[in-house]
Amino acid sequence: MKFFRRSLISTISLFVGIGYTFAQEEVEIQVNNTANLQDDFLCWNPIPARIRLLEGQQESRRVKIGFESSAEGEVGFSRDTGVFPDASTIENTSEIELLLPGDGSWVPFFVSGTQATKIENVSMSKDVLIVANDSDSNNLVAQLPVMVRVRKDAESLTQAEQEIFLQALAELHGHNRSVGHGRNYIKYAEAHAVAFRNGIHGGDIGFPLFLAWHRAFLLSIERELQEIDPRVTIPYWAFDSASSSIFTENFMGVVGLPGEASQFEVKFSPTNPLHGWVVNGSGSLRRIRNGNLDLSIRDDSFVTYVDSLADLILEEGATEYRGDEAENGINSRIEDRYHNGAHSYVRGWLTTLSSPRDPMFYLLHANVDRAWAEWQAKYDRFDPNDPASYPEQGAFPGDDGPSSRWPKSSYQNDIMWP
Ligand SMILES: [Cu+2]
Repeated sequence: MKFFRRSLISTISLFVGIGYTFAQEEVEIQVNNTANLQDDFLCWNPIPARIRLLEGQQESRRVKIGFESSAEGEVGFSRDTGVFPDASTIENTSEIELLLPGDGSWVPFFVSGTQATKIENVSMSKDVLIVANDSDSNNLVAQLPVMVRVRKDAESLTQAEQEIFLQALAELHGHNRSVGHGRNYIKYAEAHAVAFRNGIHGGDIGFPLFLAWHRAFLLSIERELQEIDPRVTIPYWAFDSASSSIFTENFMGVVGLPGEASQFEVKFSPTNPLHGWVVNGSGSLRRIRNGNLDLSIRDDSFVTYVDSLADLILEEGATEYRGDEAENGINSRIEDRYHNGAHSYVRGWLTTLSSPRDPMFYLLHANVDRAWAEWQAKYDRFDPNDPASYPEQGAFPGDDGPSSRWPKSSYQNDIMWP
């Protein structure tokens, strides 16, 4: 871990988590090439970043970019050589030195997470600070808070990790608030229902948004959960292997087998923060279990077949987001041959247009997102400007445009609902 020399006041600010915007007005750093702080979250993939001298400085300066960390999260830096870094070219050093031109033009680089924050040490959101120090004076000239989190396998969460997640979810839901039983929460379900009409499914006929929309949606929910508790990430339900601890009364709830009295109504233990989960005046949370939860849903003859993730990714033809034939692209494969079967397995609220009413939605889709990430890692599909990473480059061409095959918000530079 690298600790840089810094002033007392900025050290205080790191640990009490207040204002990062004082004093260092000389240099600006942006992650994701926007001033928006809402996109400054890191995982292992390289994210474009840039740095520049602010106005009024005519002389170029050399700066060292590094990081400080209060909970063991770490990041690595790579130079921008004109090509998007892949597994063999990424540098990921804990410090890089760059020359900033006196005219204030941006100098691009890449940043990636290299070690996740230790959640037992987390007391605040954005616990890693990217810092820039003047190479000559060693003075701090810029800083930008980011954070590095990883999502874990829901099946192997510790009890403490389960509780942190459930508590934050119940808080988001509003169950314990005066606003009433999930009245506030309905907006998440409605967002999916409305977006549904805008082409967030249908990868088999070429609609591109399935993976991308759900990733953005999960990230925005995850940010809200982290506002409630910065230790939270959404765990994933690895639904192509057996799950013995997820569908239990203490975690995500359980329904009986077909024929049993409790076969539709999800039961939670009275101490589970999800106990009594209803959404906007609905009845109890409903699922219909098709099979034996001790088995992998792939092995269970009752249910829709779910292909193995390894097969989907390795199979010939899945090197592009959308292949020549849509069903050969990874977007359609994951949707049709991986994700759909998981929804059908849980059924109940999870097979309605407002499927996020069932909180299993997040665990299911965290696994869908993991599948996409595995594929991205295998084929180096992190460059957003590469059509193999995402086929609809640029912005929506307009209703009459030659390639406006897909609804507005399907294109790289569009804004997605909501
Ligand atoms: Cu889904």
